[in-house]
Amino acid sequence: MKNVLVIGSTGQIGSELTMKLRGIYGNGNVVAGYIKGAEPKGELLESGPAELVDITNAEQIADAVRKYKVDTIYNLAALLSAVAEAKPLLAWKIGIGGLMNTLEVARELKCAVFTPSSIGSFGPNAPKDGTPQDTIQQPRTMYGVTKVSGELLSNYYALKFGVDTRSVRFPGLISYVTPPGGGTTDYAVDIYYSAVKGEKFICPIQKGTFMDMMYMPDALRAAIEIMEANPERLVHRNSFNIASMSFDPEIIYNKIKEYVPDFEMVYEVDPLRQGIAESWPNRLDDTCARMEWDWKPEYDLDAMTRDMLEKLRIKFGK
Ligand code: AKB
Repeated sequence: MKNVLVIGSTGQIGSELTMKLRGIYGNGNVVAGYIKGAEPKGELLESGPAELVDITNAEQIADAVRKYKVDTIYNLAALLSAVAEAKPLLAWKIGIGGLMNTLEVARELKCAVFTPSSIGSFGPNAPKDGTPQDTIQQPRTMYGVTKVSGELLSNYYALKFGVDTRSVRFPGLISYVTPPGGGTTDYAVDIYYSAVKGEKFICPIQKGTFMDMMYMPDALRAAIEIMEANPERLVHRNSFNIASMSFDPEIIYNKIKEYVPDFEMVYEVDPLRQGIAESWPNRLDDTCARMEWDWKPEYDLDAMTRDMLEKLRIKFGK
C-alpha cells in the first residue's frame, strides 16, 4: 500500500487523479496538496487529507511527506504552454525550481516521484509523424524547455541518487471534470463545451494542425501504471511517449457533428497557440511504453466524443 502526496491536486489532472488514487490506495493514504487560492472543495476536500504544499517551498513538501509518511509524490504543478510563454520566469520557478525541491525531498526522505512531461518537450526539428521515444528534443517554448530540463533532472536523480523517478509525455488531455487553463490543446476541450451549450465554437487552431490528444481516463491510468510498473522492465524512465489519438480541428468538429448535427465552428486563429502547435509533433510513437510496461489506450475519438457529450449534457442539464 502506498502513501501518496499529490502536489497540484486541484488542477486539471490533479483533481481527478487524487480521487482515483484514493480509490486504489485508500482515502486516508492520499494527501491532496494545494496552494493558496486553489483550495480543494467538495469530494476532494471531504474524502481525505489535504495540506498546503506550495512546490516552490521545499519545507512544506518535506513537512507533508514526514507528517503522512509519504512514499510516492505525484508532482503535477506546472504552468501550461501558452501561459508559460507569458510568464517564463514563473514557469521556470514552478517547473524546475519546484521539481528540484521535490527531488531533493524525495532523495532525503526516500520517495518515488512522478512528474509529467509533454508532447511540448519536442520542437520543430523532431520527426513530426511517429515521433520516436528517443530523438532530438529542442523545444522553442519555455514550457518545453522546462519539460526537457525536468526529464533530464529526473533521470539524473535516478542515476546519481537512486530516486525512483518516472514520467510520461502527456498529449493534450480532454476531460469534462476540471477545465485546463492556458494550454495549446485546450481547444479540444472547449469545443465539447460549446457543442453541448449550443454555442458556435471559435477555433483558435488552424485546420490541418494535428496534435496528439488523450481522454483523461487513459491519462490517469497511464500515470498510475507507470508508477506501478516493474522497474526491472524499464529501459526508460523520464519520460515515455504515450499516445491514443491524433486529430486536427476539422476531424474533431466533424466527429462532434455526427452527434450534434447543427453544431457550428468558425476559425479565429490565435497566433501564439498556432505557433506553439506547429512546433509540436503530429503523432508520437509510443512503442517503448507498450513494450516496457504494457501501455495501451482504451479510448479512441469516437468513444471519447460519446462519453464527453453524455457527461457534459448531465453537467449542464442539457
Ligand atoms: C498544453 O497544451 O500546454 C498541454 C500539453 C500538451 O502539455 N495540454
